[in-house]
Amino acid sequence: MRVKTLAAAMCAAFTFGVQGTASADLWGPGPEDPAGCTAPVVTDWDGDAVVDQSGGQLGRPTHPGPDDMDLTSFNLNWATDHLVADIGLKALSGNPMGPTDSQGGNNYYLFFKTADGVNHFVRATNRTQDGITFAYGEIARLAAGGQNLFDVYQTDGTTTGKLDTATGHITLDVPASVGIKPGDLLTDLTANADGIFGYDDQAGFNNHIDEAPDGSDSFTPSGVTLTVTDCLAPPA
Ligand SMILES: [Ca+2]
Ligand SMILES: [Ca+2]
Repeated sequence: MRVKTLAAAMCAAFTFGVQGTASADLWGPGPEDPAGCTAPVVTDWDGDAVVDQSGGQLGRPTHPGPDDMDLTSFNLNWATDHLVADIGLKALSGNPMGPTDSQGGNNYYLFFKTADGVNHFVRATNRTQDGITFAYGEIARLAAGGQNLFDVYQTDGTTTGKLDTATGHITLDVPASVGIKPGDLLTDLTANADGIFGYDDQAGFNNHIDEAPDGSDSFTPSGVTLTVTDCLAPPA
């Protein structure tokens, strides 16, 4: 997993160099809105989802990922009393990947850090074992001898959400109990579409099929920030 993530980060740096842009607003085709009101906060190119069947080991066979795992955008919006995450896919058939590509089904994450440094996530899972489920949690980093070893996905509970095959969007409610409010600064926003080698993200091994922005995950900060904004509030 570390090998794959580092390789992805290096690849992303190379890609940015080739494109000659340092603008943080050009991850995908856009349009984007840093407040997430008039457009998603981040867009992602389509056609960049790749399934690595070896899970990051050497000699990996890879093939293009399905549209269901091809991120095109993500956003976080304030809705009356809680934050709602929105993950856009190229298309959503609603069919989980087969066990060769992922034993733990299709897993969609949106990560964000709060001011206390906690790296939160909301997760939608679509798998044959138990259908479509929604959860929230946080990342616990395992470190030893001053070295970060890997991240542990700690699920704190279930939440509500929707996987909409008509629009290709997944929405997830961030529970109000997480304590986020308008004006809060969230940092290192990242979306990942993952397969899992194993039963789930606690027992198994996450394999990124697509990332937005490219090369970012819970271990590799994106630098994307968002000030939680009530887009429906009248201007002050
Ligand atoms: Ca994509
Ligand atoms: Ca991507």
